[in-house]
Amino acid sequence: MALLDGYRGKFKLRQVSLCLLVREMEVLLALKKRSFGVGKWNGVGGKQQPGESIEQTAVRETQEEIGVTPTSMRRVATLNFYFVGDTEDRNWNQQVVVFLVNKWDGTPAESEEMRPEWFKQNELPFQKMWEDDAYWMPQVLEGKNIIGHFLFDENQKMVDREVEESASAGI
Ligand code: 6OG
Repeated sequence: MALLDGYRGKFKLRQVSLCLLVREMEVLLALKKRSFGVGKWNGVGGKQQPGESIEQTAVRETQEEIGVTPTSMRRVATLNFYFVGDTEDRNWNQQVVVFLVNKWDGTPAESEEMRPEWFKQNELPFQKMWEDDAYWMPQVLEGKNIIGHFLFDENQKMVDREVEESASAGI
């Protein structure tokens, strides 16, 4: 039995956005300077607020974290993350909704939370990213839609995964 069987579908996951800005052969990642995921390169995003659609969350978080406003974006992945040993106080379980952004207003700028930088799409810094990224980010940059489930242990190490391509990026 897969480890994930004890987790998949058994928790209500809060939704979180993740935006990847893309331009010719490059993708914008940002170094997380504080809190969850500190020291890792990732897309930009954060927690949904009450009354917001996940698209609105994605736009607001991108404005707050790197100072740009997405004007054209597409949902490309739904990633369900489960953490062994989560409790009410330490609840990292979450559903990350990923968007590719190909048009935006403004120029990416550093904030208190993130330092953005352009990377070649075929030279991503996987050693300094969340472990799951290697299993879905190259695929979405190639234009695929992905639905994934990932289980992490208490040390934030990935212990199980299921990744499938999908006709749509929905749940
Ligand atoms: P705040 O908690 O700072 O938002 N996120 C993940 N991204 C990747 N690539 N892998 C993971 O594996 C992730 N877990 C969370 C979602 C956290 C930001 O980090 C993303 C959000 O954009 C576990 O509000």
